[in-house]
Amino acid sequence: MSELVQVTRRDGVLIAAVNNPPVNALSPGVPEGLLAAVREAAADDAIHAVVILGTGRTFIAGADIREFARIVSGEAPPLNLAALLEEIESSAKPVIMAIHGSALGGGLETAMAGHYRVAVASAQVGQPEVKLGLIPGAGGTQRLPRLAGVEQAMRMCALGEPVTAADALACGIVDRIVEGDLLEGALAFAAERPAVRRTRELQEKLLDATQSEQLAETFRTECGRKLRGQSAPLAALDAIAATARLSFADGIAYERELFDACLRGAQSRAMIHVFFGERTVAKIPFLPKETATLPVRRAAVVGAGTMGGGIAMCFANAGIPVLLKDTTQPALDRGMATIRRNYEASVRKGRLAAAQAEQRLALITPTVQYDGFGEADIAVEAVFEEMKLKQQIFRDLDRAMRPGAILATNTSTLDIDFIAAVTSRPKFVVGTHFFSPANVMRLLEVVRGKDTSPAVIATAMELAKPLKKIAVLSGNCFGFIGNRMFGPYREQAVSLVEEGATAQQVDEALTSWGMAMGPLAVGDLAGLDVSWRVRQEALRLRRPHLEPKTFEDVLYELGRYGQKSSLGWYRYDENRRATADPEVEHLVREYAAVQGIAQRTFTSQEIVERVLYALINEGARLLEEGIALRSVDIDIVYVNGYGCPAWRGGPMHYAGAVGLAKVLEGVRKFHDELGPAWKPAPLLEQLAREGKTFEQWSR
Ligand code: 3H9
Repeated sequence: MSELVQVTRRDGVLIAAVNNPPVNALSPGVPEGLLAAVREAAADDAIHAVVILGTGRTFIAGADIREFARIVSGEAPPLNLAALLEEIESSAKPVIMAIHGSALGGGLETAMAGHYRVAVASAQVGQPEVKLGLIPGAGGTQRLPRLAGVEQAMRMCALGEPVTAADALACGIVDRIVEGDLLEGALAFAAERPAVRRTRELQEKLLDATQSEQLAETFRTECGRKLRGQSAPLAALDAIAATARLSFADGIAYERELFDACLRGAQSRAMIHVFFGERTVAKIPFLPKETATLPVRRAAVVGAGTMGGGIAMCFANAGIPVLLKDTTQPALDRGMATIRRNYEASVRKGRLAAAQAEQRLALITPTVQYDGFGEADIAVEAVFEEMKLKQQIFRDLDRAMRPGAILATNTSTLDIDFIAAVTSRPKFVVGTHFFSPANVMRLLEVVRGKDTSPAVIATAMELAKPLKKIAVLSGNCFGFIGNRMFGPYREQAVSLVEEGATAQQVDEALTSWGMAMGPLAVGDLAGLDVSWRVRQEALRLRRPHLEPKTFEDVLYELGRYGQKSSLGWYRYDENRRATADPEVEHLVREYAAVQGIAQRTFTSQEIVERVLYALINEGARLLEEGIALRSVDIDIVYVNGYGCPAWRGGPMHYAGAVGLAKVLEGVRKFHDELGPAWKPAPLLEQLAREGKTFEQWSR
């Protein structure tokens, strides 16, 4: 018997407990252990039922995701979980699955191979494989529609969202919610001597081919909108729709075929990279695990604008009382009104109960004074992107805050050390760069200055958890990881328009590649006045190779600030819907003529290569300089803060998928054609020479 599955007996029931911390994944040995337990029960006349459950914090969180790469490379044999589960399901004695924590992916598939499922109210079940670019591969697409109906199965498998135990009960996945101790509840269920009921034999909830296809079509449309570019959700829908025409056995074979194709595809490689990446970024190699963090029980935010208000909401959402300061009462009132509107919108959309919204609002205390700041453990400054102003605020904060409290800045570009230098506590100064809207976007760039203490870095990284963010640590440089790379990316987008492409062509090339928005439309959203100011600061810092003037400055000078002024790269209606503006086209051709910029046409492929290779080349520099710790940190920044699709894995992973030799060839060509800004990063040259990817590199 495998140690991964521990067997005990009680009241004629064989209890098999999966013991594979931290999440009881179905690593080699676990499914075999479960099957052995069921066989042992079959051979023992004293046993009348089997209960399967998980030890520790959860039931089974799915297949062992780490195994997938080994399977694809041939290092590990293919999983044959489906066959194993079929044998468990064939048991002549009832098998009851007892669920707490999560039953996800292969975990839910295991649960559905049992004859009954009981769960505690806090449990969740789901088929999240699409989030890894996969579909259920152990019968999920065939058993779930038989238990929960075709529509529910399509929703869960194509969109990947888990459901609560209550919802699982309502749709038939779970048979009973257990109050109190789960094992006792499962044993009580077994004592009722339920008859064996095999999921694979259920037929009542299956639909005919026309109905199944109609539902699949509805979900294909929804996936096209919400999961644009992803192939796994469509494969999951095909597999479920096939229940209308295939026997269970043939359905399993069809599912297997689709699962294998997904597993060997680039999208699952990219999404699995992101899954582990989102966990890797929390691990800071130079911070010992035992680094003590500082408690954050009270917070303060300076600046009640869009960013400050959003950051205050993040603290309130985490249950942390927060002071929100602005200089004038009207500014503060405007900020609080926006926060209230945001909460009201969440209530209207059913995401938050009205009482919860009021509780959260009550945690935000508006103020025009620094009174009360002495009790806060952290203050986040979120004012205008101007060094002098920020320094002034840090002097004030240094006076108002108790020794040992953290002073954080939400700057998106400025030098943390310059800001820290005006305080008496540079060790306690750190960058916390939130992304707009701060209460929605998952990314938090934590920026360490030269003096920031390990405890303060650890605290800022840890703070991401209650604030429900993914924190990525960056070194201190102009723009940190995200905006430093975004500079060359947007510069190339602007240059392409100057050289003859249209704004829509550039944006469409990038959105077709998968970006949530095109680079020029992003400029309009953020405000061309904002990017103008950032560029002026960069010019002042004499960043090498920066064009002294671009066509975007012309738009700024004309007061075309983007969405906020209804005119930018595009023209916007009252609903902020963009249309192409012939005036921009006219202006840019005029600009190009005056500047003597040669005109030509571009293919989408050329556009994508120009902007993405600029991004990747700059990313390689950030790695060399130690600004980003690992290439995956860059990928997670771009997936969570800049609209890069997870199924591309982020820019650095994508570079590996293209091949660094090919990327380098492109960079060299642009260097020859377009000049010194395109000088290949030495790390890119080195890795291309060695035939490696960025992921295979470490400092
Ligand atoms: C699948 O099942 C395919 C099937 O159809 C079968 C096909 C044949 N494997 O997230 P946490 C690690 S596909 C390996 O921080 P939480 C994770 O990396 C799978 N490792 O905890 C981390 O490691 P580390 C479908 C896994 O409490 C540690 O466990 N299932 C797996 O915040 C703790 O994780 C899923 O997609 C795994 N399956 O959240 C579920 N899961 O400490 C994926 C986690 O070294 N998992 N790890 O960084 C989750 O969604 C969350 O982990 C969970 C717990 C909600 C379970």
